[in-house]
Amino acid sequence: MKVLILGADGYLGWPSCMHFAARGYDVTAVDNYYKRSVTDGIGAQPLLSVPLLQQRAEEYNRLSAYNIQVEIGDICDAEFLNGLFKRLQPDVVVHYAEQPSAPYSMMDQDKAVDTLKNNLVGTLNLAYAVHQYAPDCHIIKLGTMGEYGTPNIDITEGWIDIEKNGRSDRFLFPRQASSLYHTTKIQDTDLLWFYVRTWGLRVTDLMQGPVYGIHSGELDEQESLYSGFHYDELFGTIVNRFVVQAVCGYPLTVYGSGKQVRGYLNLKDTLACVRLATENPAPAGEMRIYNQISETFSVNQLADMIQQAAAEMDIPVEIKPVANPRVESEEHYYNPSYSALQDMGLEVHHLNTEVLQGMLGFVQRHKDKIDPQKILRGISWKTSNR
Ligand code: USQ
Repeated sequence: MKVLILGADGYLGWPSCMHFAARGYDVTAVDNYYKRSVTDGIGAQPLLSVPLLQQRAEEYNRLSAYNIQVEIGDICDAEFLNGLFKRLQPDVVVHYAEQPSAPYSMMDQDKAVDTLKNNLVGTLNLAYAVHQYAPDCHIIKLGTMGEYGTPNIDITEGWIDIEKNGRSDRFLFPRQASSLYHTTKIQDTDLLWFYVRTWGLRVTDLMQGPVYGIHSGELDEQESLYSGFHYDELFGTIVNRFVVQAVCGYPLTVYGSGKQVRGYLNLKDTLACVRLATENPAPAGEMRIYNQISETFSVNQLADMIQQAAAEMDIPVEIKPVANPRVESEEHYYNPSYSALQDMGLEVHHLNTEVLQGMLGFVQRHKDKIDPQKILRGISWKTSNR
């Protein structure tokens, strides 16, 4: 099977390329280095410097028995994307090529426009490229659990049946995000749903929670093949951030009451979920939606787990709540369903002391590279301006 990975230079994109290649897929990795230019521009580089995608692919092809092809280009450029689909005729496309940071999208108006354009034009071009040049291609788009927000009812996997005045119908589960980034994810879901109905595209939307981890399970002994590990306020997700904060003695920045609950998953689970979605393609004219999380935690639970895991390694960790820079519910009901991917065969990697200590040990070896200035810059949802 030919698989195109869009956003292949990113935290999830690159290990996905290795994961698919190692399982016999014909992988083409696509990226335009958008995230590198954004993170370089705002001083949010990852803990270890990451070789370019071409260099990583060359290294991987040399060390493994497999082959990853690389194409550098922007999916917001329709000519580039159409050309790729015409030439490669992929069976599956995995779409990670979006601006993924909620705080970045809330920094100012220019960043909001950048996020909106990048995420929606890229997704629109993808729908067109598939429709015109590879109509049977299965689109797997990374969505986010944040699309649902924190409603006061149980969250289903994507759809909800509503009955009104004796009649019933099925709709997308109500969405209400709490950042501009998350709102663009609602909009790209809606875009694809429109083209599923109109053109009969086949789409799977994976509603993912915050991902953590360093190891992907592919050539884990090669640090040069690791994903970019961000720990800054903009591009670092909470578990990765807290592990770095623990190692460098920066008190864990619990936002507000710390009672916010989210669904989390290990990087390895992301790769398995995306592959399971590939192996169980949506039929033409159908949009499947799965909630891609492995377990739920509050921010306080995460902070406590990291503090305890670190204590066993003689790393003292302070937990210090800070005023929440975001506008989000801090005390809320949260009960999402997430059984579909497990029913397909996902074997969950739980977040536990061993996993956290593995991460702490890795970061400790690179402690000299941590820049504490990156940890809290004070990007506020309320003071976004131009
Ligand atoms: N948080 C803290 N302290 C911190 C950082 C975060 O308390 O220092 C809290 C946030 O307020 C939030 C929770 O931790 O309640 C998760 O925040 P996060 O920064 O780990 O994740 P988020 O901004 O929601 O976004 C990340 C990814 C995004 C993905 C999303 C899945 O960056 O691409 O879509 O996780 S979800 O959160 O389920 O929408």
